[in-house]
Amino acid sequence: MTDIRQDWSKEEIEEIYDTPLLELIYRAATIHREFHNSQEVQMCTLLSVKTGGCSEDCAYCPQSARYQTAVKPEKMMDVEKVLLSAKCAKESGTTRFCLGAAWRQVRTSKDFDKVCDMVKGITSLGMEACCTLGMITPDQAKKLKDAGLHAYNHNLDSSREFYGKIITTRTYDERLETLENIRNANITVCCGGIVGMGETKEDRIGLLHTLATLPEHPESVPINALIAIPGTPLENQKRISVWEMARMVATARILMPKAMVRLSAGRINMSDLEQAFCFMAGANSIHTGEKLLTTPAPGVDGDQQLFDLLGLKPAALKPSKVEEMAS
Ligand code: SAM
Ligand code: DTB
Ligand code: SF4
Repeated sequence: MTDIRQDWSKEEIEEIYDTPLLELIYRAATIHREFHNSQEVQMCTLLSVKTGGCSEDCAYCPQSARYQTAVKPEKMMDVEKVLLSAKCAKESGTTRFCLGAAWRQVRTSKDFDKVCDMVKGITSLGMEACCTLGMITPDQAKKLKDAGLHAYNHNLDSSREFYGKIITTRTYDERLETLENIRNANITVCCGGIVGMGETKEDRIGLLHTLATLPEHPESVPINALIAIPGTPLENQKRISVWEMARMVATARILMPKAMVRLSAGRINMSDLEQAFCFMAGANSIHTGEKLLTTPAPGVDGDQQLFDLLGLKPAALKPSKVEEMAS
C-alpha cells in the first residue's frame, strides 16, 4: 500500500521527475490504479460568469485589462442563465460545474451574493459546485460553504521563484493564504499550475514540491498547458512538449496519489495520442464543453469520441456525495 506523504524533498521529486519516461509512466499508472478506477475520468464544465477587465497582470491571461486581447469585458451573468447552462452541462455528463470570475479577489457585494445563489442552484441540480474567483477571506469562504460550495480553484501557477516573472500584482504568500482560508472553511482545494510559460524544470519541480508539502494535499490538481494568447506577454511562447506535460502529470500522480489530476487547459492543442499518454500517466479529470473560460475546448462530441476510442467513461458522483447534496 502506497503511503500518503507530505514530507517530500525537492531532491526526491527531481529523482521521480527524471525517471526514464516509460518507467515513470508505469509507476504513475500503477499508483493511479491503487487509488482510482483508471477507466473513469471526472468531467468538469467551466463557465466564465464575469469575464474580462481584470486589474491583475498575470502574463498568460487574456482577461487582464492591461493587455489588448480579443476578450471584451462583460458584466456579471444572470443567475437563471448560469443555471440553464449548468443543467445542459449535467445532461451531457458533467458532475462538476465551475464558475470563474475575472477578479483579483472576492468583494462582498451584490455580485458575490449572485455567485452564492448560483452555487446553491448548481448544488441542488445534483452537481458539485466549484468557484474560481481570486483571493478570498475566511468569511467569504464560509458564505460559499454555507451555499453548498464543494471546491474552490486557486492556482499557485508556478514555483515561488518563477511566479514573480509572471504576476507582480499579488504575491505567492497571498495565494497560499487563500488556500488556507479555503481549507479552513472545509471546502475542497483545487490547486495546480501552468506549464510552458518559459519556466525551467526546477520551477516545475518547485511547484509540485509546494503542492505536495501543503498540510493536506489538494483534492484536485489542474495541470494547464499554456494557451499562448495573442496580445498577452506570453503570446510567442512555444507549445510545451507532451513529454514534459506527461512527466508533470505522472509526478503529480505519484506525489499526491489520492488527488484528481486534471488535464486542464491546452487539450485543444494536443492530439488524441498525446491526451491518451497523459491519461496513462495518471490524469483522471478534464474540462469538457465547447469552451474553457474564454478559449475554445475540444467540445462534448470531441471528448465523447476520444473516450469511446480509449474505453474511458465519465465518472459518476459517489453515492455518498449524492445523499449529502440531497440533505
Ligand atoms: N481570476 C481568478 C484567479 O486568477 O484566481 C480566477 C480565474 S483564472 C483565469 C484561473 C486560472 O486559469 C489561472 O490561475 C491560470 O492557472 C489558468 N489560466 C488562465 N489563462 C490561461 C492560459 N492562457 N493558459 C493556461 N492556463 C490559463
Ligand atoms: C484551471 O486550472 N484551469 C481552468 C480552471 N482552472 C479555471 C481555466 C483555464 C483557462 C484557460 C484560458 C481561458 O479559457 O480563458
Ligand atoms: Fe485576473 Fe485571474 Fe486573469 Fe489573473 S488569471 S488576470 S487574476 S482573471
